[in-house]
Amino acid sequence: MAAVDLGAESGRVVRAAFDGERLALDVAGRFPNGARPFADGLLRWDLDALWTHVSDVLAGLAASTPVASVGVDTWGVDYGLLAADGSLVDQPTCYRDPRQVRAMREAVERVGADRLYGAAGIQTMEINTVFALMDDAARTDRLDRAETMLMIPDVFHHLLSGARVTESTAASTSALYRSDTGQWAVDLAEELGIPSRLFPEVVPAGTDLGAVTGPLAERGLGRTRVITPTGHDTAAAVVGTPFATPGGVFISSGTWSLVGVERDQPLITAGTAAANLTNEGGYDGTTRLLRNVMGLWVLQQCRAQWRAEGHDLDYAQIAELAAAEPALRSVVNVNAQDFLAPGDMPARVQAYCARHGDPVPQGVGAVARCVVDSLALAYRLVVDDVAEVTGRRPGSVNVTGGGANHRLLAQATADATGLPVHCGPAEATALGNAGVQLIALGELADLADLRRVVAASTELRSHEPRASAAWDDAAARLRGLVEEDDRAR
Ligand code: LRH
Repeated sequence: MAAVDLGAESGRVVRAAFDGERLALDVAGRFPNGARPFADGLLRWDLDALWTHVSDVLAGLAASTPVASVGVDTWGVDYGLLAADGSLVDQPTCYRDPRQVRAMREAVERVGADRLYGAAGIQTMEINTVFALMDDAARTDRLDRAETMLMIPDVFHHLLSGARVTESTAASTSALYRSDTGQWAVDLAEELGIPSRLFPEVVPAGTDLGAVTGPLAERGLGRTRVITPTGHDTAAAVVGTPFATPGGVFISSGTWSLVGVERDQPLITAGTAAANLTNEGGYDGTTRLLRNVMGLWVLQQCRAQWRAEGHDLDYAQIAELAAAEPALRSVVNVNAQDFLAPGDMPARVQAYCARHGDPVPQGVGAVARCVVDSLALAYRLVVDDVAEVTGRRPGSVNVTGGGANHRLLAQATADATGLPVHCGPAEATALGNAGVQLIALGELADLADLRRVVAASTELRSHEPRASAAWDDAAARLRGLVEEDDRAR
């Protein structure tokens, strides 16, 4: 199988081979990704370039090995607009464009925060699809030119197979679709000026969308099936998480850190709304009750800034400098609006500390330490909030994704949450993607079966918590900062 996994920073095509017990992965090709301002000033993705990379790597892979099926997962919330002839109206916009901050304010004023949250139980965040579509409708003619809106993974499945459907976990990131009832929030959309005629048919993960068609069929993939995995990368990552304890916390750690628990059904209450916890659709009717934490994005942007200033450091070097600094000197709310858009992140971290009366970190190590500690504390708040709203304290944390390799962050997470932290697999998303294809192909029975295979294919690294009152005090301090920032939003 080919698992195509596209993240905000990079994309790759992974070859996945199953021997009946283990899933072996091997990266067939990797390429950069990133949003940039286009001529009209909007932050957009270069989807044409991504498609060229994906097609070339798939064709190269097919030249050396038969590919039974292919599936694509990507970051959530963004979408492509398809014209009647099936072409893209334009390159998809990126959720980090500041237009969405304005649109969110307008939407809250128009219909109220409760209505927005109640539609699908999705955390009210600037990045949500609903705010981008609202701005499209109010300020552009993009929607007039479109017949259908597809989420980004669906756009790739469309390019591969011609299908014009959206997969349920991908649709669920729109904040306009409830995967448990299968309903689009048509009334809310219309009230916000978003034409609901754009909403496509929804299919479950594991649906066979047909054989590869078009030029790729001539490049060795004519017999390859297109099987939609959980198109949302976070859903795929959690499918590929070998939970150490039932009901344990997952952290899918990449550009974002998605922190929460898997449940049988959504939990949409005044408590979850107040805690701004999201209910994203998962595989086979599951729900992820989670919060988006700003994640490694802050460090990625710091690194880009330091490089621009002449310090070309890799993540391991940055982590080493951070580890040499004392813990918990200063704390920021990584989820503050300050850190959402690309830019000079070290300066923003320093400005945030100065504004809130914390010692201002100086130099690479101190800034990075502040970010790492702050991320771990943000995870702690989610664990506390989830325990509160569900009435159940989780017993462990499983970290997957690239961030699973960050030892300093893993230990800080154990210390901050007071829970054992198990790291791995870093490739959970590709495993989840390929695993859903395997279930669809009849090679695996179900999610539990798949997680057994993932566990058998992975070596975990564990970190035990070191109890400390300093982390409790810092968590309380962060709680205060979050409340302050939320009032200002
Ligand atoms: C992580 C992710 C996350 C979304 C964000 C836009 O890659 O999919 O779950 O909220 O990107």
